[in-house]
Amino acid sequence: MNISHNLYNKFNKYSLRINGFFYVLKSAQQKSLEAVMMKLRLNWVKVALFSVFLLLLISPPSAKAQSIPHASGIKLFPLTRNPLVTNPPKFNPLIVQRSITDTLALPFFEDFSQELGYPRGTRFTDKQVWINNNFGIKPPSYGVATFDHLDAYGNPYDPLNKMVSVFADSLTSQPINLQYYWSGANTINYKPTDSIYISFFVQLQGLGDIPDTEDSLLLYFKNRNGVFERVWGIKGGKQTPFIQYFVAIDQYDYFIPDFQFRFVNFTKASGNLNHWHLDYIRIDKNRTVNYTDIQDVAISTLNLYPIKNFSNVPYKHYLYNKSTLKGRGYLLGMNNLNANTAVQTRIGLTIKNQYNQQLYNIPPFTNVRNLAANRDSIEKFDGLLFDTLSGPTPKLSFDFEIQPQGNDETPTQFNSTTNNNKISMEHTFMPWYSYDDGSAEGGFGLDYENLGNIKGQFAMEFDVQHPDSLRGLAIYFNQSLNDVSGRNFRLRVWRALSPIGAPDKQDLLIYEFPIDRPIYTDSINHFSFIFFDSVLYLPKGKYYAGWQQSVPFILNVGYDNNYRYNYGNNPNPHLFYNLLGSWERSDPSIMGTPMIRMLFGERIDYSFGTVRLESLSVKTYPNPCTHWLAVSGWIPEHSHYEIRDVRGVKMQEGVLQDKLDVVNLPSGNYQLIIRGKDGSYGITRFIKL
Ligand SMILES: [Ca+2]
Ligand SMILES: [Ca+2]
Ligand SMILES: [Ca+2]
Repeated sequence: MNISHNLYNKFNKYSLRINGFFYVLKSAQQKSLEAVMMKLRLNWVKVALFSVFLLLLISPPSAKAQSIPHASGIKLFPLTRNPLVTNPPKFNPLIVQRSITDTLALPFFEDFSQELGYPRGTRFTDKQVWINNNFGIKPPSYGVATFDHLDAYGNPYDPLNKMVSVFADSLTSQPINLQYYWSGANTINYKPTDSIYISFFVQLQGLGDIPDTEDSLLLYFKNRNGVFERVWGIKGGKQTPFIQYFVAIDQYDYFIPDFQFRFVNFTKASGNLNHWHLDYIRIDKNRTVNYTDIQDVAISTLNLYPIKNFSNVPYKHYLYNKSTLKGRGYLLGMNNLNANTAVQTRIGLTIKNQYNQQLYNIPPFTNVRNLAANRDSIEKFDGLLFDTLSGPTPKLSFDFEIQPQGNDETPTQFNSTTNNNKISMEHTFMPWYSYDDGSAEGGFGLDYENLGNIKGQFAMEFDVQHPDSLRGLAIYFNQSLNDVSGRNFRLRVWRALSPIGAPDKQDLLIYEFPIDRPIYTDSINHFSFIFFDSVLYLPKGKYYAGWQQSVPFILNVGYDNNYRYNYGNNPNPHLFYNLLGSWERSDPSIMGTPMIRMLFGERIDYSFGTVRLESLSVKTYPNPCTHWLAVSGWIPEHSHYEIRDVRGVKMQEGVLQDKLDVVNLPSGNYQLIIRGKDGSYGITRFIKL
């Protein structure tokens, strides 16, 4: 079975229109942008003077802005929630605990290569870990199960009590018959000498957060009294590769018809994620206690670069400059898990369009490689030109298949539903410019409190290849550990930035609009689509999108840390920040990309179906409140409401009433978020005494 998931998530369901200040053009008059910009010299002199003054204070007189340590500028930090799980695309999040379905028999095998989201129900009874292909580094096979500090809804467990360690995520198997097995028509009881082992690979941190040393990952076996006994555990610590562990199942207590195993992470409720990644679980009899008993070659990673320099551009732009934008290629990571045996492996690729017509095919038998034992390797496929696709948002699907010519027990021996030899991935040309792959592995912001109460700016450069109408920006806002709600920042688009290191008085700002708080969309992909009041017609050329904040705080923007810029381990060269009146390039150690996109094309390209463009105006009374909260405003009937605390944790939700009972909320600051069935969206804040 192939899986198919979109590299670029679909539009989110909700969007919010921001009332902007349009500095340059009226939509009706699409004049020459350059001419108008000449009139638009903003007053940067004050900022520049202030910067010089500050530099004199904090640095030797000869030093320029470069003397500010880069590390104090851009800050990266782990995610504090998992948006994928908060609203997973293909599962009902309300069904958290599954029932026991069917009893499994040995061999047991799961390598998470064929799903995304929650663990497969036919193998597991719970839904607290999440399956992904972006957090593990060099996994044994494609896809890993990630343990963090978030429940099945993607919210932290008991975040209010930071001192107490708790059991966080668990992964519990469906019952496995370890009492007997069939041999022909006979049943034979398992016994301790059958050499039954469970083996699995674990990685600490990966591209996520370091598990604290007081954290642990634990393994439990269910005994004949129905009690889960702890049989194995490791402590948290620094990042590791995937390491394989073996645990014997050799007690009569476990030879029961409904044996289960359970992995649990035990963690302090700090709000950090403390990531553990688990992969490649196997249980079988007659095993030896080392890694030499695995015979498998698996696809382990996949990165598509169908477009050069970007993860996406509008297809019209691609066609216009196809020789420049033709992608570098596709990187297929393969892992030969055989300890001592090289395996000759055929490697194929088929590319289809959205009508399932084949555009390109490398039959596996034409492309053969010898994969060395016990190591991973990358197969590079050359980039192709896709200039015959139809429609404004054409879709490509890439089907990769490996055919090891021996020593490959998947799919045949270990249940053909888990076939790590075939992986599919799609790319849809969307009407935006982006550098990210749609999934955040961390947070990104400016960190400069040490510089005092000054403004900070961040900008990403986009080399726009074709004249087009800029409709807005899409930004991925993470929820922050620190509450950044109510902090002022302005989204900005520039035509030009001043030269690096020089006073920033040559900046050409062409659009700016304030946002008085981050918009936490609960959509599947978590992007907030922010459309401008008016169309901004841009000639081709370089533009910069980002923000200005008036005081130091960390605006927690999504940070894509697994998809690399331009086909390799290259830092994105298009990231800039400005703290002291001159622009700096981001440090080359910043290997990922903040998740900001420029939205082009026709407004109709962003047909969100049911979404209204107007945001709801919501008023509450009294504020502060004690027992109840009255809600008024233009709000559609049967709207849904959520109350979230300052950390963004959902405290209460339901169908909106005129009066909400809030007597059970702890004292504090809250957000009330209202969503109409028509997609309209409103947000307000209140205080509970
Ligand atoms: Ca895997
Ligand atoms: Ca395989
Ligand atoms: Ca990512």
